[in-house]
Amino acid sequence: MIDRTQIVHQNFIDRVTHADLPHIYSNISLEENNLNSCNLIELFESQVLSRQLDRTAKKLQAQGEGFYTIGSSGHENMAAVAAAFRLTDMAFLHYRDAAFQIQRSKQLPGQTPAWDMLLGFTASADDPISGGRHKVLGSLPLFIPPQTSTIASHLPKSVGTAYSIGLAKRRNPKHKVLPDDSVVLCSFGDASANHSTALGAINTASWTSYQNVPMPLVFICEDNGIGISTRTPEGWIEAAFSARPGLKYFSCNGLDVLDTYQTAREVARYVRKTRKPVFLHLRCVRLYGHAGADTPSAYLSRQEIETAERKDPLLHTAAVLIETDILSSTQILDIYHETGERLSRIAAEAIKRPKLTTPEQVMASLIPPALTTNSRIKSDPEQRQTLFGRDIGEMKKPQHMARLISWALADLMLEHEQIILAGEDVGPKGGVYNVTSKLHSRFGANRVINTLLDEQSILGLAIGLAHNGFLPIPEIQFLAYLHNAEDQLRGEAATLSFFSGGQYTNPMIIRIAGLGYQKGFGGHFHNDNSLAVLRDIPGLIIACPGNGEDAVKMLRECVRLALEEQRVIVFIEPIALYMTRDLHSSGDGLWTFDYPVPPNSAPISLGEIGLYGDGKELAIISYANGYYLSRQAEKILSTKHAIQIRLIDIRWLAPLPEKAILNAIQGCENLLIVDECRRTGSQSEALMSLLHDKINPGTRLLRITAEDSFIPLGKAATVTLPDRDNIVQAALELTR
Ligand SMILES: Cc1ncc(C[n+]2csc(CCOP(=O)(O)OP(=O)(O)O)c2C)c(N)n1
Repeated sequence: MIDRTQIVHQNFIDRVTHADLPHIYSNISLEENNLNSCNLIELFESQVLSRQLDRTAKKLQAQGEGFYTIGSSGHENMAAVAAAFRLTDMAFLHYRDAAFQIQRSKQLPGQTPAWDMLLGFTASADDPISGGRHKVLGSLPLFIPPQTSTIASHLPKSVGTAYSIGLAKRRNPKHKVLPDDSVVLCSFGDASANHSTALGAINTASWTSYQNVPMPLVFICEDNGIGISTRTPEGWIEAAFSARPGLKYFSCNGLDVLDTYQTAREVARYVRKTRKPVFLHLRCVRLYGHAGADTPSAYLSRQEIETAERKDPLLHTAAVLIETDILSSTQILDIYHETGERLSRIAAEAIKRPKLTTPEQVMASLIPPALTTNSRIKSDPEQRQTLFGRDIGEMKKPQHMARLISWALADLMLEHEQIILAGEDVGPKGGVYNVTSKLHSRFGANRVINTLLDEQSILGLAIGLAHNGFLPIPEIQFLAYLHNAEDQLRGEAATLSFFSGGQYTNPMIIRIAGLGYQKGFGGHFHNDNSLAVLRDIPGLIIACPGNGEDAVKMLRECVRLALEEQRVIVFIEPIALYMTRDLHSSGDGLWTFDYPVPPNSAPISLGEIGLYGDGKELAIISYANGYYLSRQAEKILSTKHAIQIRLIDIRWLAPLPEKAILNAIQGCENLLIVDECRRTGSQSEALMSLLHDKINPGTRLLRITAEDSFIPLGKAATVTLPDRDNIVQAALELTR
């Protein structure tokens, strides 16, 4: 097999040696570009280091010491983009942007990019960004958060981060991380630009800017004309992105260091001044294959491969250096060779550095480090009185869950200025179920953000806000609509701490209205009863209250967990219980609760379960609607059948409060799990296996769950779900 890395390497040497250099595209002088010879040499050195890192990575892979090679060759002019921006302009980078990171590292003394990146290539536990968990670009001091391999998934959070800068400027909170005049950079490939995630994010940036809301964001499309083997149609990127409302289009020849630098400077000036988003189209080439074992000759003609190789941007920079008499061809080759040799020496050391060897080491950053912050704050009673007004009187009467959550949100927002609510219709309308009612008028549009209709953008906004020190509480209107944005939670928010060794975190509480049993308004999409996609996300906390009082106390604990322990939390609100007032009979009011007024009421801690009764004959383990129905069943079982029951509301679905559950069932002869979610993938599976392993022989165990079905409309809406009567029936079967 022909080694194109070697060919590109040899071409560079031969063409510099024989002065066979490309025509210089840009006719701007260095002075016009505000560059001096040192700057240009520095850029060239960054480019060479990036190129030689690709070569070293290949060698390491051949030795079995390097992993996951995806190169930057052909994209080295991202160094010129880095040079045009500030250190504190947070950058969400394409995986080919080693040159950007190397160049940016020159803005901060004491950086060692070659050593750092080689530790990443060799998956060493010493890798300063991911600690050996992935080959990612990224650095805390360089304001480069690491990105996942999922293409385009970083665009929504770049939009969120850019939005957060304007928000922080308007509110000037103590916690802000990014300077008011900073901007955000977000780069990606031309194939990635077609991804619905990218298009959604670009649309959100345009939509925001169209309304003159600050969006200081530079999308950089590194157009090398191909995505793995699929070509981007000629002219497509310009045709698709040059005329979007609110988004200014710039383009540059990404082979040419001067043109790239000049355009990037123009972009920087524009975006910093206008606070409007830009689409920078940087045309470049991809040298070698896509990554690793990809062989471009399988899908490109030899002529196409050689044409790309002839456009090598390093040759262009060499041409500028020689033509401007800054360096001779010998000096250029010296830099090139010396860099390669230096990297070989560094790589030889890097491979000796420790690797991750135990599950504990790998998992150490799944959960972010706890902070020393004490998040308990007492709000000013007078301010609270003014904020709540007449509601203070209402607080003396028991209320349903929707109202209690709404008050809890208001109290939490009063206590913690960093909390921002965001979601579809959460503003003046107060959400579909009035849970955010009055919050917009009480706290204003800067704290209760009515977003556009795009769940990926909502979660991206949350991640971006968290990058700038806010505590976002985004809302997903219905559980079924989480799924088209799932990756923003599963692949992005939940993995950030893991892939950054706990250095970058994005604490948040995602409120999701969900589960079944709604009367009157229904169908599957408003009664989604599966939490399976959340249950297996490492490190994620899932809270699911079964009544309004618990909801308030658990929400407060979630805010503490986010502020003090930087956790990502999903808070599932059972829609059918939002307005429920009665338990056994109409008008009994037994499912309304007093508002636990802060600061005197204690929160419900993570892992603390709810217990009702202390019977020994039967324990029912449930949550949410299942718990509510079990309470109804309990009355029938105890009064009509004299069965002594205890009821357990597990409240926290992940991590499962195993110890507390096992303690609570001690001494019980029969166990019944009531799970309103679909049998497959439901919580009951985890409970069954826990109990199967841990209970005494002889203890009888049964579960009832929803059928593996979607939920239909009308009267049939509950026929696939557990109900009071089949709980009673199952309990009788178990105990008789
Ligand atoms: C969502 C998603 N789908 C598929 C992939 C697999 N994949 C990785 S890179 C890539 C092509 C990206 O091409 P482009 O955006 O043009 O960037 P380039 O690699 O050319 O720089 C694909 C399909 C992925 N990483 N993420």
